[in-house]
Amino acid sequence: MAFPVLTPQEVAELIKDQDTLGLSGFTASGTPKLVTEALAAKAEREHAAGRPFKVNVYTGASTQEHADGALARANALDRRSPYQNTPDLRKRINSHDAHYFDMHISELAQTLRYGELGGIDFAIIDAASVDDKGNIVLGSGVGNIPTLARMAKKIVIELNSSISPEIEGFHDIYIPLDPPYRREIPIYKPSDRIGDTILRVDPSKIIGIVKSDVTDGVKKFSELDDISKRIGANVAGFLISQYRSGGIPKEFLPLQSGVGNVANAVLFGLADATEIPPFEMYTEVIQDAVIHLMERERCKFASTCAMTITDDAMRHVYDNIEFFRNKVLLRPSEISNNPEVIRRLGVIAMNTALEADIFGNVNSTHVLGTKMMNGIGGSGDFARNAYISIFSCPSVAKGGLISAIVPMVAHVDHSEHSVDVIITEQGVADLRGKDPVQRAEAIIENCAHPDYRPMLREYLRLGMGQTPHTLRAAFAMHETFNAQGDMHLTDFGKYL
Ligand code: 0RQ
Repeated sequence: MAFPVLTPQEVAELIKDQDTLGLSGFTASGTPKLVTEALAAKAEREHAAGRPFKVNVYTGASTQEHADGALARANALDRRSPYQNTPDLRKRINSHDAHYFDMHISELAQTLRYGELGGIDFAIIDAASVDDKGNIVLGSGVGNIPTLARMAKKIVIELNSSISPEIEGFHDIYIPLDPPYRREIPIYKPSDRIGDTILRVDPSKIIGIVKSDVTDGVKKFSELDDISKRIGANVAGFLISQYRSGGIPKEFLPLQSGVGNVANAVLFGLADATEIPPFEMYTEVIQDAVIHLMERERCKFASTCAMTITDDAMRHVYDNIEFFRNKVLLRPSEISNNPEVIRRLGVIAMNTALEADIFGNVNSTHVLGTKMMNGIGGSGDFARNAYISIFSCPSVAKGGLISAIVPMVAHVDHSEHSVDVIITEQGVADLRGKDPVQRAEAIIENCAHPDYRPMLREYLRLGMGQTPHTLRAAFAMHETFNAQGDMHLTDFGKYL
């Protein structure tokens, strides 16, 4: 092999304060693990010596404890985008130690290429293999690495023996032309392959290889609780009703599903919905549930950016690689989440809300309007462009002290114009063709927890105009929780 073998510490020594790193992968899948940990250790040493040391990091989406977690604990992250979900980075973001700007997943690569975010000093790539010509076989997630590697001044490969070489052929690497020369992305069905199985980089930029055997370590989901199961069943019931009424064509349409416990429950809900024919997915992540759906012949094909599956599920895929080979394509984020393709294919989008308001606006990111939870991820890419855009969540959080249905969301990620259907364990509110008051009635009666329905009805009666808000009372439920720890104590009577 022409490239020198380096230790993670040797690579970390080459990285300077304020350098910008581009990491391969999407979620924990295919993200580097060793250089980032060594970099975190270096940052701690530098800080102990009284010197500043932070790096800027661009990724596909959330990473994992070895990257975001370690760097955040060492307070070594300056700029960071897009999606994240590690508790330590969340704390750094909310205390302003890390400067996180939350972009739509599909937009980061082109924004980088447009030059709006500066250059990339190092691309760090988790890979199954690399040859002397710079031909790289990636791991279980692609993310933004094609653009990051193209832009990077230097490239380091984490050559990971835990990735089966058999993964070669799963990837579909494609970088679109940029305006004014952009053409259509030629995907007309989820299984259309448009790119290369290999990531090709300039070999002269590869400064070395770090040997790794660390698995992605995707966390197991908590057992599905009763609430999640009911949400999953309600989503499946809604899709069946649409299918029966002809609202969804007889061939069915590709599905997208977000991340998290609720998204996982929704997919399990579809396992038993046998009235729906076997379907395809055009999505950004496939979780363990999709592997089961494929084995039960419920899911025929998935175009995705990552296989965000547990190590056990990944081993299972490797052990049965020929079964999965023609069922999965791993694409860059700007293709997996491409608005043009989503609209062309008629993707049915299923994403998760933290809270929704009675008029149909959705907050997916900010707890009580101020604290960043994770980020918008790809939910906006899909929601705005979907054939039907569904948001689901439990009707209450924190043991019932917070209602997820509120008069006005305290932060807007998805406006009423992008949200077609809201689903909780209580039921389904189909908002299409309804004016604001009709939407509010559907959401309150079908989705809000019964404890909160009377106060939400009272709020609706207070207001005037097409969207009858009462601005001085719009955040009363949030303020009551902040002051007294329980939204049940909200008194809209005092605003009469
Ligand atoms: O907090 O863990 O402290 O109890 O939020 O809530 O119900 O476990 O839901 O795991 O599905 O995550 C929106 C965060 C949901 C996720 C979100 C608290 C609740 C709990 C998690 P605890 P659950 P999930 C794909 C597409 C981003 C948008 C998206 C997400 C914690 O799905 O990040 O879909 N989505 N992107 O107690 C205060 C409320 C709350 C609340 C829940 N109203 N107020 N706290 N919680 N509702 C992403 C990618 O592109 C990769």
